[in-house]
Amino acid sequence: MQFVDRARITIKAGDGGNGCAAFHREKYVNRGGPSGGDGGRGGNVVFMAGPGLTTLIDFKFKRHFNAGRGEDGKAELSAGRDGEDIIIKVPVGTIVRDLETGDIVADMDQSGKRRVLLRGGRGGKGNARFATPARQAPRFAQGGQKTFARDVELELKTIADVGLVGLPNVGKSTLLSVLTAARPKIANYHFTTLTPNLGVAQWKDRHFVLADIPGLIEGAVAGAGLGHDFLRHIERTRMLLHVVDVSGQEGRDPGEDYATINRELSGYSQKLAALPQIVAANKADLPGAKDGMASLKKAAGGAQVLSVSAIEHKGLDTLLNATLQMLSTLPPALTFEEKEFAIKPMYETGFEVTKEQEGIYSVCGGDVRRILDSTDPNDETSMRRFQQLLKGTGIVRALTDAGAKDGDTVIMGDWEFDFIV
Ligand SMILES: Nc1nc2c(ncn2[C@@H]2O[C@H](COP(=O)(O)OP(=O)(O)OP(=O)(O)O)[C@@H](O)[C@H]2O)c(=O)[nH]1
Ligand SMILES: [Mg+2]
Repeated sequence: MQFVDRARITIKAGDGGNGCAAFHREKYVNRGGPSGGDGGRGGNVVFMAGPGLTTLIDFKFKRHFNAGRGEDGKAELSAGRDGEDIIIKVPVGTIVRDLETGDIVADMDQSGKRRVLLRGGRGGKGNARFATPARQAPRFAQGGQKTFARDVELELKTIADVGLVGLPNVGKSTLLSVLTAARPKIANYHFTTLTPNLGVAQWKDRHFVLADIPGLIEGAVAGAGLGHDFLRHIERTRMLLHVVDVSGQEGRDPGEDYATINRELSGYSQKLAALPQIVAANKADLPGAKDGMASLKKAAGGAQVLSVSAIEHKGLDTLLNATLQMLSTLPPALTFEEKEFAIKPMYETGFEVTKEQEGIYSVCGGDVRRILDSTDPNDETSMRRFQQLLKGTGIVRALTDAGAKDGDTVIMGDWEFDFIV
């Protein structure tokens, strides 16, 4: 299966349903009261961290996620149904970023976590709601609130307590397989591991999550090998098990190997370089391990270096003990502060008047959209309000300044009407 740890998708909460303008009808009742019901609320966009999911591959194929629209209100005071929520399931450890601001809007760091990211538009009120003693038969109903689509980036940052790092073929996956129930692929060549693997290590009554990533090589940060892309999966671990082939097979020097990996870690981020490490001097069963150990200890300075043989199951108890001991002194895994989505205004403000030709003017801009959207051309009250709004926003004034005279044509959106001062 292909491993995908980044994806861009578009999400949209449901629009609110429109309110209904209707009047009560009954035999022998000449003119019933207003009876239009409210529109339903639009559905929310909800993220959920699902157990068992390990990649973002699904989001390569499906990129648009829309919650349901609220149903329009109906006659006889019947309210429209709310739109259905859309639930987007992501692997634990997925971070959701608002592409417009770069803010992290959700960190799905725990299995079962739910987060409502976008709320549906409110439903419009039916005309029954607008009845007042002075206006008993309003023919105007409110439109449902429209919502915006948002582009977000999903990024999977595996959550584990301990990350395994080291050059290729040093035995990282073998260690994972002997410390946990995970069964990663193990082979005697470089880059056997192609995607991160997780396992849970148990020791007495305690446990921790261990993450194995592909091997790093010199220049990984500059793009060599596979390593760099996967470093993000150990970025939020609490500590590292730095695995070195202490036997110096393949003609290498364990002390140099150790320094190489640390250089790559600091090249990637200071955060990674600053993680506490325990050095697992693996393959201690092979000849050459003794010399290797001397070189490694020298390079490691004050770091704990533990001799292990993953294959012969030697030194594992000491390694587990030391790891749990270190974990007990460390803060919990890094989580991200979740910011709210910046709420965009529905309409920009402002307008612009253009003289198209003699006697014809057009007005466009956010103010125009806002006014048109709230106007019902079939309703007298609404149209009176429309005229007031044109004055209030200064549109009438601007038209006069541009030279418009009584009886000229004014175009706004797809409306066209006579200019009457
Ligand atoms: N002699 C000996 N061989 C080992 C030991 N641990 C692992 N090996 C062998 O080393 C080879 C590489 O092991 P892996 O666990 O696949 O190494 P890796 O670090 O995960 O390698 P990549 O995934 O390619 O980075 C395999 O042939 C293992 O059997 C050990 O303690 N002693
Ligand atoms: Mg491996």
